Amino acid sequence: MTFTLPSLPFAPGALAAHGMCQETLELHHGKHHQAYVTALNGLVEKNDALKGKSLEEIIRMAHGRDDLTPVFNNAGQHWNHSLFWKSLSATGGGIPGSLEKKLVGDFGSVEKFKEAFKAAALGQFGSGWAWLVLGNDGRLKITKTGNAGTPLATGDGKALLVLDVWEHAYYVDFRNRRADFADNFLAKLANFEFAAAELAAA
Ligand code: MN3
Repeated sequence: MTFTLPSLPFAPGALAAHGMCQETLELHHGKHHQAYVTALNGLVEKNDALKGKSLEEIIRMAHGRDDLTPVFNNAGQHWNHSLFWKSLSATGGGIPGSLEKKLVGDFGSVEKFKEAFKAAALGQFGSGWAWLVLGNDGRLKITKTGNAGTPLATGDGKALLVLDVWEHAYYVDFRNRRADFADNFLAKLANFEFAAAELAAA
């Protein structure tokens, strides 16, 4: 199987008025994400055990294997970024009633959810990801992973929403201010409609 870069679900300039400029998206999607896909295809091409496997199968297979670290890193980054684009919207920030009810039930309030999510985004030392996950116990939770880490690899529930906190995700728009990037995501960019639909489908 040859993997391909998914199209952005919006025009590259669509989020410019909401804190993510076209230059950020062109670099992040067209250069960074494309590079992970290209590298993954090259690694699969050289490894018969990986040929014909789905992206999810490759991630689970490579997780924790020292000999497959580059495979895990590039496959995880491809999967994580593919979810990240879906986690963004030009009309983001609004939380549908069904998801709001679940957030209040599991975190106490929407504000407490946002505080926990922001804390995960800031608490991830170095590069990584902050996640809203539907846990295997049926409760929503916030997690963070380093580098290419992903809840998919550990079977740690279903990822509903993700924020990329690698510096390449925010340096053009927010320089070193990751806190402002996280606040802006939650207020203006987070596609809670998508998260609610994923929750409903779980
Ligand atoms: Mn990234």
